[in-house]
Amino acid sequence: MAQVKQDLGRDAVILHTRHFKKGGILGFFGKDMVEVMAAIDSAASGTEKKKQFIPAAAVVQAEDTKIASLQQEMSSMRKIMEDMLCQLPKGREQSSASPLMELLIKNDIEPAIAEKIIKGLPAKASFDSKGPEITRKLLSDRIDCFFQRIDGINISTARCKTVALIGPTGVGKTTTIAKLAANFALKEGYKVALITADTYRIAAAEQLKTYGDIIGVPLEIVYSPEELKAALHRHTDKHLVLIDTAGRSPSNQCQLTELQELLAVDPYIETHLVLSSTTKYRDALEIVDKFSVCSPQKFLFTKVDEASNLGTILNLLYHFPTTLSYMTTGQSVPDDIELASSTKLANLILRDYYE
Ligand SMILES: Nc1nc2c(ncn2[C@@H]2O[C@H](COP(=O)(O)OP(=O)(O)OP(=O)(O)O)[C@@H](O)[C@H]2O)c(=O)[nH]1
Ligand SMILES: [Mg+2]
Repeated sequence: MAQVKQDLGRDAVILHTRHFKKGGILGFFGKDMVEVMAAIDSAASGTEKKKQFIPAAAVVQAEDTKIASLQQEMSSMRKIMEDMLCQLPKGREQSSASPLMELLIKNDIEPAIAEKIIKGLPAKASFDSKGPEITRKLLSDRIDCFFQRIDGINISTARCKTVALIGPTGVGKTTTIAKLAANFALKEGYKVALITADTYRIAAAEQLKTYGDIIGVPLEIVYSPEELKAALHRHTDKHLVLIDTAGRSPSNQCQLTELQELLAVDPYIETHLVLSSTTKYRDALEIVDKFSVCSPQKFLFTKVDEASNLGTILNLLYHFPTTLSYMTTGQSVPDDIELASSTKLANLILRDYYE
């Protein structure tokens, strides 16, 4: 084409090409030639046809140049693609985070939170190849970042510690009080007293009295904030006074105000909001919101053993950076209670995976 244009000008167009051999014997050993029929296509000159004979080598050379430039382009494209592939994690490592992500999502942990947990794991924290122990440690270290603080009940010998458990109905407040009382009184040898303000439910006081009798600690029943104040005054010689309260519905503002007034009798009462791990996260949000009028200092999670997933705990901890006190893991008094820990949560998340 370059040669044709040189000859006929810019408007030249090739109409036809034909390969043939020139010279030689019986078609052998001849020189390869190309016949090119070209024309000038312009309004001014009309269509002027011209035949030109070019050695095939020249045409091949032009084709070769085109092929060479195509090859160059292809090789640079290949290089770009290879570079892109190199940037992707390879083989197992590529999918290493996926089982963990799946597990976190399965636990109803919000996807954005699950991603944050995974993001913080070392790049090569391959789920399977590291083995259960290292994976547990990595995961619990990540969950640690969610804990504002873990702090159980700290008893000082100088002053009586007063702790009240509040929360919705049936979450395990009374059972947890019994577990705490048994541990502090029997295992640690502290002087403990129990007070119950749950006079709404028939047999509620009886339930705690039974525990008190078994453990060997006194129980007082109070019907009003004044009675609570007086009862607290009577037990200033104790190391620990545990106050049980009636289960309250988060949607009953009157009950919550009443509870708030009860706890307001003593600014030293440390209030733990008791939440069941089996509560749906959406409901737990409502509970935390409504019980906030009582200004709980700590969260206490019960029924961790029954929870099919840990989404409620982790989502809450992420959105409400509150001190966590205890977790309860069953109905047995006094054994099924322990100080909250990220290791415990990591183990629970991984329980199905390593079974
Ligand atoms: N599986 C399991 N059950 C628990 C746990 N803690 C308490 N329970 C059970 O939950 C039920 C209710 O416990 P309670 O201690 O009476 O709950 P509560 O919050 O005091 O209830 P109200 O006083 O009615 O508001 C009982 O059957 C307990 O045995 C736990 O950690 N795991
Ligand atoms: Mg109770």
